[in-house]
Amino acid sequence: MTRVNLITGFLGSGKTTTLLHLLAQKPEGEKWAVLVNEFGEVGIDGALLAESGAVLKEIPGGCMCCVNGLPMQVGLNMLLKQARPDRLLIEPTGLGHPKQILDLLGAEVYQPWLSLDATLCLLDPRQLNDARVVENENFRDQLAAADIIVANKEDRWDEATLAALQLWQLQDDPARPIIPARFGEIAVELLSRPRTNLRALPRAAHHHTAPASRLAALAPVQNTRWRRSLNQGQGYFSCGWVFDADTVFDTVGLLEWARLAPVSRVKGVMRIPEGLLSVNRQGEDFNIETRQATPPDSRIEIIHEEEADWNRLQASLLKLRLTNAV
Ligand SMILES: Nc1nc2c(ncn2[C@@H]2O[C@H](COP(=O)(O)OP(=O)(O)OP(=O)(O)O)[C@@H](O)[C@H]2O)c(=O)[nH]1
Ligand SMILES: [Mg+2]
Repeated sequence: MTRVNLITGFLGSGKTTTLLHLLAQKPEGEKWAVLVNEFGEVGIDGALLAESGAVLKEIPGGCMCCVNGLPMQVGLNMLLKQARPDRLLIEPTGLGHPKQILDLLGAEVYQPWLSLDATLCLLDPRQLNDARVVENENFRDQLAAADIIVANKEDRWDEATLAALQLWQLQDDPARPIIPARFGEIAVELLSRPRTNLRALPRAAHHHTAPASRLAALAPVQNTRWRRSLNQGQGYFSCGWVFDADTVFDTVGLLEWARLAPVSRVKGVMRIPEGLLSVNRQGEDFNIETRQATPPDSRIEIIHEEEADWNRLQASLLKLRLTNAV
């Protein structure tokens, strides 16, 4: 039996950061797998998780639970069959529908293979003061479906944040555990807690753009050295670029580009002269890491609440290529 945890949370709340922390605490001798689903067409979280030692399966480009859960079933079946992990951690997109995913995991066909443990929901409590986020049905459903709420980014809270969190807990269920955390640093033992939340969740009424219409919305721009892909759905827009392995970027320019792009979310794993640079920005939370490694390609993605000026951002990104750039 593979024990499964769903790790939910809104866009940029800290799901992948938490996964990395949990994977670092994996008990020796156990085999763990990760199924990660991203909103953008260009998957970045897989590259961020690549060194974690877990068996990884990525489903980029929309919501894995849509299209009758087919992408999720394919990914899940593949992982269970090939890897036979002791534990499977699932990170859906920040715009994912927990109800559909939990239904699928509870389906009869998976009963001999899976046992569902606690569902964790990452919450950046500052978002409780953001009307646009609070109105989002996926944000609310993710919180409602969780067994444990991880109130993350404690280093960023001010009094208004704490007050919003306390009020929300009072109105919700004061008995449900809320665990404060910084950079997703939570105890791995939480994963073994049972699933106890039996609230009936509404089935999300609307879905991400179906593949056919998403394809119509796709405006791939490409040449031999790079390509770009767009996605949209649930009131969000994304644009991502993938560059070949030989394209190298100017480090300082890239950091400035990622820091200043007028969008809410930027994440990428890119090749620089010093090796590999990962950039991960949610609003003003900006995390960068460098490593002496050559990534298989360079990939970067932007997510925003409105259609941004992708061409302008693209033009300034292309200018940051160093040697041999086409
Ligand atoms: N200041 C601060 N930043 C954090 C904390 N946890 C995560 N971050 C940053 O928040 C940003 C988003 O973190 P991720 O772990 O990628 O969030 P996510 O929920 O996986 O994002 P999506 O998969 O895109 O929805 C990154 O820049 C992280 O470094 C925290 O506790 N404090
Ligand atoms: Mg993530």
